[in-house]
Amino acid sequence: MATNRTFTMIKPDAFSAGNSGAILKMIEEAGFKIVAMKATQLTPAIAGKFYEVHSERPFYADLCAYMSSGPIIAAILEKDNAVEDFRKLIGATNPADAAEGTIRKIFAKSIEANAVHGSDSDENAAIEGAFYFSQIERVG
Ligand code: RTP
Ligand code: MG
Repeated sequence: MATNRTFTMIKPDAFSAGNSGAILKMIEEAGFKIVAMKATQLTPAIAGKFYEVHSERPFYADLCAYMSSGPIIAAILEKDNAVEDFRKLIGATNPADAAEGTIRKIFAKSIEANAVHGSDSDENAAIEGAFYFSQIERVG
């Protein structure tokens, strides 16, 4: 995957609240192109594998339970400087700390149920995109 891509998930809280369309609209209006997308529901084991990097963190078990609690949307996004610009668009992990106008400020319910995921590096964007999408399931 090119380094001008990032990976996102619309998390169960935002999906179940019916905010997926509004969030995708903000993403597109910010200049990101959707180059892969699907709705799915994770099992606890698959959520555990996706978030394995956090397995030593105190919130890991809760996070895996939460991320498998309902449907999500997974997507690969393309834009110049995608990883950094998308992290700016979503805002801080805790919505209480997120800047005005960011997706988490508008839609997140708590530090855990925080509406969206965004990759934290080009390397992780490629790994996370490949976790969900095969070559034929994405553009390019
Ligand atoms: P993400 O990976 O989902 O984009 O979020 P992030 O980089 O802003 O935050 P990260 O430190 O990678 O944490 C991953 C997700 O774990 C949940 N979390 N819960 N209860 C807690 O203190 C806590 N801290 C983090 C959040 O869902 C966070 O997005
Ligand atoms: Mg993270």
